[in-house]
Amino acid sequence: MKDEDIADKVRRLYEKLGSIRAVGRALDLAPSSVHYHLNKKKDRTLLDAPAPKPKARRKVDIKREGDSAIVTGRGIRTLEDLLDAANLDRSWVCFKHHLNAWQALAKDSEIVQLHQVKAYLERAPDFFIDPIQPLKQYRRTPLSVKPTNKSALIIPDSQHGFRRIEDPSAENGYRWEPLHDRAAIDCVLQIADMMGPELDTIVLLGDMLDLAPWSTRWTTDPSLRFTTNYSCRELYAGLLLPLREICPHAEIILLEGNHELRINKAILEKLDEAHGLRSADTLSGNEILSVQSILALDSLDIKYVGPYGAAFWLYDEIRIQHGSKARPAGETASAYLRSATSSRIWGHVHRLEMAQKKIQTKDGPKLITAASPGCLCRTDGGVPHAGGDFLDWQQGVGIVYSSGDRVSVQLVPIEDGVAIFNGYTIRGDGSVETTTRRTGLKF
Ligand SMILES: [Mn+2]
Repeated sequence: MKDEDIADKVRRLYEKLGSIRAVGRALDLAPSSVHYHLNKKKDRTLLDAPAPKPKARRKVDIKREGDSAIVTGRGIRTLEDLLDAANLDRSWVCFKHHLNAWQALAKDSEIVQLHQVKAYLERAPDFFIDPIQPLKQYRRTPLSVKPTNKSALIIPDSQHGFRRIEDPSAENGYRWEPLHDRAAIDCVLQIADMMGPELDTIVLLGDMLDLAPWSTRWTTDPSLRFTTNYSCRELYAGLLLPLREICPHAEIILLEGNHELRINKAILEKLDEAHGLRSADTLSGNEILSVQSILALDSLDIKYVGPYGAAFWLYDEIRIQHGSKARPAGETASAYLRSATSSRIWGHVHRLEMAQKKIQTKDGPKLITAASPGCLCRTDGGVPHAGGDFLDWQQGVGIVYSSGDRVSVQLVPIEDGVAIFNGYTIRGDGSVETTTRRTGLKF
């Protein structure tokens, strides 16, 4: 082809594309050659013309590799616009993005503002996206006639949570392995049922959610990620909701433990603007990203007592807290008794202990009790924990009776999904079928 012909072609294309680089790409010429041909034609009007402005040229580039993708958008200013332009389905979740803006000198010596947004996405699994059906709203209905004796159920750390273990033979390609012990939890529901309408107070001691993926202190094993919805749903539908149905009259308290605190800590450390965020219609009510909200505690008329460390006084006698002491077997109770001026019950340590002490008061000697009902999580090492591979943890549940001016604390041990209560042997149902029926989730 003659030089003249090339110059014509370059010129025509330049009029169309308005970019030296684009013309170069189309004709397989270096940008300098394109420039040369345009100049050679002596058609300065083209090069000097202010016309081909780098108008809102938007270019989106998507690089996908398996379940992750990097999307780059030129001429795009916001993440929202980029995701719009990329038109990916909603299973893609952005976990990191960069906004770039810089200025460049255009051909007409004008300064143009350029923008680029780069987003890193990963594909969230179906269970993370599929809407979960709403459940009923409950209101506690206080008993019109009060029984003479009062009784309370004290439910310790269940550490509700999951590992998703890759398993090609499983229906969705992975198995859901609970951190909580379903059979032990079912024992507690059966005991609540047996206690009948005299059961007026239920105290959940905290660490009812493990929230491992929210920890800002420990690294999260990948198998623990994307499990929060399922964990909350199973705690809600597998323990809290049945408790409310069994005990429509009871006051139900959930104390904040150090594991529930992880949500607030993560927010303050990683996204402090989300702290205290509330629905705009009232600007009151629960914070959106709080345990009260994600467990829908209001819908079950369950009272959340926080922050971590806050106490609930049972029958004006017993100070109940999640606890922070952890000593070897049998020694946490003695550590609490050393300084105690009232009876105390705590969780946190995952050991079943009870001890008593007499203290001096102005009215004479007084017997006080220190007790920890153990835990309701797995004790075989399934729960992420610090320390060695042998765990000295025990399961159980606490019961407090109040009669006249007497209070009696009792502990019921649970082992391998079996408890003995009031002379009855209770076998917990920890089956996947029952859990699916209660929660509406597939495992
Ligand atoms: Mn704890």
